[in-house]
Amino acid sequence: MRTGHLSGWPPRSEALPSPDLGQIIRSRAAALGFDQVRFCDAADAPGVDHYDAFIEAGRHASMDWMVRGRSPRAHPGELLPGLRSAVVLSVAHCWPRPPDPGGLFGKVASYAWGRDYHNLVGKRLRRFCKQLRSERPGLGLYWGVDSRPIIERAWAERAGIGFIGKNCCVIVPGKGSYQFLAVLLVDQDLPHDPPLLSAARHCGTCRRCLDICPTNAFVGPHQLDARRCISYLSIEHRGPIPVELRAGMGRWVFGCDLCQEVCPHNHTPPTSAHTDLAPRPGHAWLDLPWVLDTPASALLAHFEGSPIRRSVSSSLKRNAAIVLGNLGDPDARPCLERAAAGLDPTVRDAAEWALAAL
Ligand code: B12
Ligand code: SF4
Ligand code: SF4
Repeated sequence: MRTGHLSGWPPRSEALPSPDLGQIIRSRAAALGFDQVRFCDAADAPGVDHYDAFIEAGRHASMDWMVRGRSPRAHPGELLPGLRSAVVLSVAHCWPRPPDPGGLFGKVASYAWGRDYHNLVGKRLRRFCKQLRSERPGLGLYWGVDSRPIIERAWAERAGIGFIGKNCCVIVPGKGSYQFLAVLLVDQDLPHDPPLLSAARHCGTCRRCLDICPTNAFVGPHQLDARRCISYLSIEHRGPIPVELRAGMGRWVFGCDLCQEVCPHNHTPPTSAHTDLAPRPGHAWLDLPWVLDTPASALLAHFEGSPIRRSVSSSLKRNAAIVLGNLGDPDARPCLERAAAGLDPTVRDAAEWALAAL
């Protein structure tokens, strides 16, 4: 029974937050260039029901690591014994898209125009942990950016970094969705920041993202089937892309931003402060005949330190051939014929399809 405001509230069982550590974390995060840093409770993991529904319906496509990594996502204490709080961080990556060169060029999703965020953010997080441990020896920490078994969008929503739009993306009010997320699990109590209002309040009756998707990848609001998403098909999927989805790829040669481009929350986002994430020359629009004709070793060298390196070279050439088929320009015929005579069966298949489409 509560005995009064002074003696009984807040409940002692929650343990008193450690404001000093919170302040240290906030100031270090800001100094390292994180745009937002917010704290939330980690007594249980958010988003697990949605995650389970996603996996059960097979929407993870060939990403079997999502099935294997279910347990730590649902029980993050497996990642960090004594887990108490999560620190959620964001890094804005919005830069104006360089002008369309026209001709035989394909479009790259904006997250991949600059330096690979896994390296950039990962390096900052490592430095962050080192600094925090030197301030607080013995502090238990576990960090993740993209590749660790943490449902980052759900943690970001819980900590109030943004809200999850119908396009599944975490949208920061006033700043848009072109944001990288990172999570740092901590074995100490921190003062929690509140989540924002519910997604429905921010999307309202809008459904532009759902309607624009050229491959109908949205099963419904907040629910995406990766098997149909151009981002998955062009980056993660190996082997031939299902024929019925190729036309929908349009000009997207690596990733897809359509469901973000149409979002009113992205109409005038502030330009990112991170110059490492600015478009590198020749990375926002790819010269497709060059991609097809260039040997893998040279492509790897060209995309050193870029997320695009992930698709080099079979998948990138496959995508380039499909986009050339979609562009329908007969000038693409010579490079497609060379690709159709090559050794890689996936690239050959895509080039033959494109030649037939011209
Ligand atoms: C696998 C993966 C993908 C897959 C699947 C995407 C997906 N929507 O699930 C593919 C390859 C398709 C993909 C694409 C992209 N990705 Co990705 N991806 C991931 C990864 C590694 C795991 C995501 C995951 O667990 N998906 C499973 C579903 C269930 O989770 P979720 O989308 O996070 O879902 C939450 C909401 O959608 C919501 N929800 C789900 N169903 C429902 C139903 C209802 C009714 C409600 C209310 C809510 C709700 O709850 C879920 C959990 O809370 C994360 C990094 C990470 N470790 O989390 C990056 C991540 C989500 N991706 C990211 C990015 C940038 C992209 C792309 C924009 C890249 C691009 N331009 O091509 C696209 C966006 C596509 C889209 N509209 O979602 C960023 C997103 C940043 C942001 N602001 O949201 C992340 C966080 C990486 C990072 N560290 O920055 N991605
Ligand atoms: S990223 Fe592109 S393909 Fe994937 S859901 Fe969004 S609009 Fe559809
Ligand atoms: S396009 Fe509309 S429905 Fe989709 S996320 Fe943005 S506001 Fe929400």
